[in-house]
Amino acid sequence: MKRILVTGAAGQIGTELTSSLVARFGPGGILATDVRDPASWASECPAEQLDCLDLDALRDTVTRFGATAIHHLAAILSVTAEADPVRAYRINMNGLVNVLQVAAECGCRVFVPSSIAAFGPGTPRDPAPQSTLQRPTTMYGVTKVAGELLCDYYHSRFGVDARGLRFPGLISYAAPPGGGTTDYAVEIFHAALRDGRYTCFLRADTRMDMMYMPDAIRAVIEVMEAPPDRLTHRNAFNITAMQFTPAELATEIRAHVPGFRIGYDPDPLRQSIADSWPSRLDDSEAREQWGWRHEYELPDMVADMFRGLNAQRAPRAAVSAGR
Ligand code: AKB
Repeated sequence: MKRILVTGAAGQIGTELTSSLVARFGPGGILATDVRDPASWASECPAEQLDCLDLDALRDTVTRFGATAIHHLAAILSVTAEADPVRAYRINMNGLVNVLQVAAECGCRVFVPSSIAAFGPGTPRDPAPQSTLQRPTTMYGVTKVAGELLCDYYHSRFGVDARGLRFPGLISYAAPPGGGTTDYAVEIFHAALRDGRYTCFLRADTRMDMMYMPDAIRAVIEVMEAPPDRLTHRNAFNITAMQFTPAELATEIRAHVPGFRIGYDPDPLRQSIADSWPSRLDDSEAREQWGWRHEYELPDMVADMFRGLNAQRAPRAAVSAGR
């Protein structure tokens, strides 16, 4: 029987992944953990406070729960990482090595998200191949490349079945993003409903790779269920869904919020991070090796975001999500 421990369960991916795992395997098979006190976040399964930097606490929790897999989502994202790079290094790297070490000792499988941030300005931009130059210029990116290598090392040296995905920017309405460069693509929806206008921290023509959260969650479940003999890569698979600029997203939003206005006030840090990443990932290896397919394109994603946000805002007057 599967018993999955999720770290970072109160975060942007963790919130929705935990709910999908509960729906699939039942609440008794999932333990949601986060560095934040569970009293401050909602969980559909047993939840505990856990700091992955505390190796003994991590080992005790994994052993007591009898985890067969750890989905390790606790991490600091790109913009927050640049505010305190040493803290980001400590959390992203020491947290991961602790998880891998406990997984090796306890015989657990591991899922770790990587990111488009594992690439840098020297990588081919459109598309970035599965195997190519990885010289990121952010601390977040450095920890993502090192994390991919660490997962491969624990697989070859200790037999840990550690798998990963390189996510593009993720968009969702269930939980707010926390300190990423792609966060504008979530903030813009909230601002459109609240104010009818948004000032974007990136230039109008900044084309970025993006994915709607339901596709990302399904990808995690599918890559973890893929038969190992079909995988030549484990860490980490490029996956992609859609590419758009802030101006193109604003046009799509106007179909739901007539009169929506967007302005641009590029922030030098976030613009330089965005410019250092590829604008599209080549996900053909994921498609061939484990049958990855995205479902949501830009118009479907925008319609579903408004449907979800309006449902959350009820009973206030809802903006029509239909077209
Ligand atoms: C970020 O913007 O930092 C993240 C990512 C692309 O990994 N959303």
